[in-house]
Amino acid sequence: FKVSKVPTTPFDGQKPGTSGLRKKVKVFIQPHYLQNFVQSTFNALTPEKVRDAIQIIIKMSAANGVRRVWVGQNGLLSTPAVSAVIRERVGVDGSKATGAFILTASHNPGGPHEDFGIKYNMENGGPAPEAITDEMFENTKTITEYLIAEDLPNVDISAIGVTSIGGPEGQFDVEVFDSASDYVKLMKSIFDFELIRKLLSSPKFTFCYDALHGVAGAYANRIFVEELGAQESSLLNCIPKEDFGGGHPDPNLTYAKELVARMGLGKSNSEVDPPEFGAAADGDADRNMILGKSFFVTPSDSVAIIAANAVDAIPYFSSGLKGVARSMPTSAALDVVAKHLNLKFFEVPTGWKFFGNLMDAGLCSICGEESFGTGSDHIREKDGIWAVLAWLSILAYKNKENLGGDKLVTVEDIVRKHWATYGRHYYTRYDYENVDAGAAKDLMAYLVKMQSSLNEINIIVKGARSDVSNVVNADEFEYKDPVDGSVSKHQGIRFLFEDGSRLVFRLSGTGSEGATIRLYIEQYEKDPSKTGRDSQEALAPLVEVALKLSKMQEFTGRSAPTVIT
Ligand code: VG1
Ligand code: CO
Repeated sequence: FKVSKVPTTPFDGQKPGTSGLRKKVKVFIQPHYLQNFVQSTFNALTPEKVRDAIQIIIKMSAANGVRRVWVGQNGLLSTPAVSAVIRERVGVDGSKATGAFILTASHNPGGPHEDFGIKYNMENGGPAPEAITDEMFENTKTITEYLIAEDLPNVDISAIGVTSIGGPEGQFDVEVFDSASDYVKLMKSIFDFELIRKLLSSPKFTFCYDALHGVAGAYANRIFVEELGAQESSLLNCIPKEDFGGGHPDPNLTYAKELVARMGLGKSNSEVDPPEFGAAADGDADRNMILGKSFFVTPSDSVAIIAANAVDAIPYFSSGLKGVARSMPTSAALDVVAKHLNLKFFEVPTGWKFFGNLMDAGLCSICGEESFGTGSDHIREKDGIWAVLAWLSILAYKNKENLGGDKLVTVEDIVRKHWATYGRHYYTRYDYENVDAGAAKDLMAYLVKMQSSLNEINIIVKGARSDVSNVVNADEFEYKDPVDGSVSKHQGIRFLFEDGSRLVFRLSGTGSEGATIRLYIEQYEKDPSKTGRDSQEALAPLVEVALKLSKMQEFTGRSAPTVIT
């Protein structure tokens, strides 16, 4: 093939957010839009690392001097599987990947009128760090040409095999491989599949998994049905679809409606006997929601409970945990476990990229975010199916002696026992989606300005609710990476209360239009007699304070959030 240099001019706003670049499909299909971003990515990499979108990236890779490209069959790979493939896969010529493009807008709706996304992951399998994404963004502003092998024939990505083509600098290979095998192999090396299989075959145990028509479906059948013996009928929406069947592939109580109803958590509660365990994934299968029979496990509790049980229940961790970490807005449930077990603990900004450095340095084994992301150092992305296998492992371990018995230890039992031991962090997140970007900025600026006077803050707090404790600290979260010393500023506005409660305000970095304000609300309850309350009820006073403090309605014109998780 020949390398063509195609002249181009910059597009505004190609700044990667919390997890890559996300825009409406109609933005991405403008001529040169995708190419500019891909070229800017190649230009940000050091020379030695160097369906339509897939074919464009293959041709641009060839032209930019890449020697071999791996593509999952039919273009399907989950985000965690990509991370695993970068780390584990060895080509027939002994080569390994130095990075990957991942084409996904994650949990956002898809299809021609919805969203598309692209992100770049590095040699360690994790998202590009800020130093690289900043450089990519600079490149998008000054780009004048991109390189592409226009005469390279399209590669048939439905057939497994290697295609080799001669280029100016030697041979270029495209290898199409089975999307699931590397990932399945990795999961089998982490968990005790035999034990999980016994749990799933116990007549007392019932199971349900909803892929929301995302890519998790490509793994669910292989792992849950073929490997672990679950019934095929326990899989919901497990056929991957480009537009997610018109749904919103976000595994939470609002969008995973079918699963929520099946688990006995829906408004009508029509299910007679819901399954013992249910879970869902997002579009790219890095998120997870864990449910018990008529019971919701908050993601913040989930990571804490996994950490508390990992050494006993999961073979991969049997020699101990190196440390644990959570994102700043995630509840402090994990902190309490870390203290109890005397583990290293880290609090990082939102987004998975910050966990990778800790893991590469051997400081962190398990981490999670309140946004339904949970994972470990087996890869450098959050991992939806891993989280389900972790929970199944804990259930299998707790029921080991009792799988034939009358009553199994349930998800709810495990969570309630955890609260009784460690206390409970009541937690909720309010999202105000697609608000006017200027209004969102003004609200944030207003809060930052207010932070200069604790006195004034407390006057407003007490004016709203006299039963809420005092704010003792108010700041913007700033993170200094303990490994490379890099500093990330303005990572969320925090109000910390005397009794350990917290309010956090952030602007989303993954939206494709307008702005999304996220408000995170948390309250710690240590008294075991008070850990069983309804969480919206328990948090009502803090919510009231948060809305008054931020003048939410005044700034945004919204009297209620779009989504509550
Ligand atoms: C959101 C979540 C964050 C998560 C990110 C990517 O980011 O809050 O915790 O890491 O999405 O998840 P933001 O900036 O919109 O709050 V995914 O599954 O979209 O890769
Ligand atoms: Co995702």
